[in-house]
Amino acid sequence: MATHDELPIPIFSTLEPVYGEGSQQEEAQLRFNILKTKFLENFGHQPDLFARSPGRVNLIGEHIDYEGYSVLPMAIRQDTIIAIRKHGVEEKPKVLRIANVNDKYKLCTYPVDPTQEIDLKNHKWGHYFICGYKGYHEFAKSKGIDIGEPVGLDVLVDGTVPTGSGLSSSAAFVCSSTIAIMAAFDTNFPKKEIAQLTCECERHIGTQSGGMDQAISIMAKFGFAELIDFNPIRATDVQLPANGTFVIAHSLAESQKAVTAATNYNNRVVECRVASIVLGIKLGMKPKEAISKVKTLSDVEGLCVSFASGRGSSDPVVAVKELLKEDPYTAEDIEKITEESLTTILGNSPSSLDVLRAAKHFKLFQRASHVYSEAKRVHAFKNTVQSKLSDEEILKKLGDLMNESHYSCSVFYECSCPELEELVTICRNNGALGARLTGAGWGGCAVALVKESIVPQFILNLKESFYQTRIEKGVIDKNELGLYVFASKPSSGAAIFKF
Ligand code: NG1
Ligand code: MG
Repeated sequence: MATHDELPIPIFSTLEPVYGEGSQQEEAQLRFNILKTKFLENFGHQPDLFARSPGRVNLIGEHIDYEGYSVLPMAIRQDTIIAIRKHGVEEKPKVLRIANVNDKYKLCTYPVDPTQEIDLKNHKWGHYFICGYKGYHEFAKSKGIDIGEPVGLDVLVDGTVPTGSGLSSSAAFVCSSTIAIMAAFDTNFPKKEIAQLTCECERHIGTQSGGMDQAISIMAKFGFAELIDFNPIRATDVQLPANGTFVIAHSLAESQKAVTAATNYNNRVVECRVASIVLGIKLGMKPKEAISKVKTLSDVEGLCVSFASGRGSSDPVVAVKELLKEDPYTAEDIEKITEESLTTILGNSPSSLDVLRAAKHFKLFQRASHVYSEAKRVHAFKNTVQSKLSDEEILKKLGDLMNESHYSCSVFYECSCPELEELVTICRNNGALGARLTGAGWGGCAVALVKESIVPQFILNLKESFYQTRIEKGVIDKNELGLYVFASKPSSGAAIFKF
């Protein structure tokens, strides 16, 4: 029997399978009605269909997906819905018109050529749709599917995932775009394949991202968090403890990943790559061999473990401690060890060159220590959830793992920020069993594990200790607080709607 990640994206004719019954369905109905009306107003036609894909909160496993390690996120109810209509071959104008229900986002127009380059130097919100457009065409071509001469598309977007918050508004947008295009061309594929495809789509925006966000957005199942494995991509259901709730709280520092990639996100991807090559060499590989074969820290984990076992341990971090120096490496230090220039090692992709231009030094020890220890925490988290410990003990242990993860992100990976530090401390002081930054960091949200019974009081306390002063300063409106701090249950994954 096919596992749920091997099934195609479901196609529904009612809202209930995704939005349930009651107030959530009513809210969704309202959004779909607005989409229909505005679509007609904007384009003079009804849409052919709708596609939705959710944001996510990562419970544990930060900055390790691109190193090949499993992560443990869950989908949230906030999502992006896209209404789309494919033009006929003769129809004019032959362009992609991308509009948004939110007036803040002005209409974007792009040519229909699927091989167009995305203008990364001029960031526009519509670029994320083009990621899906380019990616889908490349995918279809690789499968030998003939989609004929390019035609125009009318697109209207409605997103409720807060942007720059670490909740993957970008993946919700890229995934819903890709699926909308896929469905408009009357095609569908196993979710696993679409998870891989959408991950590649989002790289067109210039971040060297792992595949976590797209994988969970596409493959999530209602009521479950998922353990996501890579190479190959796979999702395994994880039932979370019933007596605990994950509360998401925004630090109100916006992290603009597409804009800060060279010094933040892509910088870390490069540091990990270099750390893995240097470790490979220190563990006996010839420099040339390491450069050509080693791509991620997971590629040299086996060597690290063998080294550690010679010292009576099975922990790859032991090898990192002995083989890498704590002081940052300069480019010259690295080139001496690898006997090759960094530009040659990293290839001349624009995003890598941007990183090299901006980097003063490379913190190999710190980044590798984080990745190997975080990878272990993911499995410890899953094993704890599935263990025979008492409910109380399970929650306590999960909280501890989240706190350790945050410490490692903050101290070794340096992807936190003062606002997140303050928020995480406030969460812990108000009864959270554990709290950590979630997503890429440098701003965005924290996630806290809280006993179900104290959730309302916990949220009130956060309002008082963290948000009140920010409301007074006008950073946010008090009526919008529900957008910035809320309890979240695992929501369902991507879907297509045809009414
Ligand atoms: P966010 O927080 O959504 O930007 C990013 C990456 C993930 C993962 C996390 C850190 C993208 C699309 N997403 O997420 O793949 O690496 O950071 O764990 O780049
Ligand atoms: Mg993102």
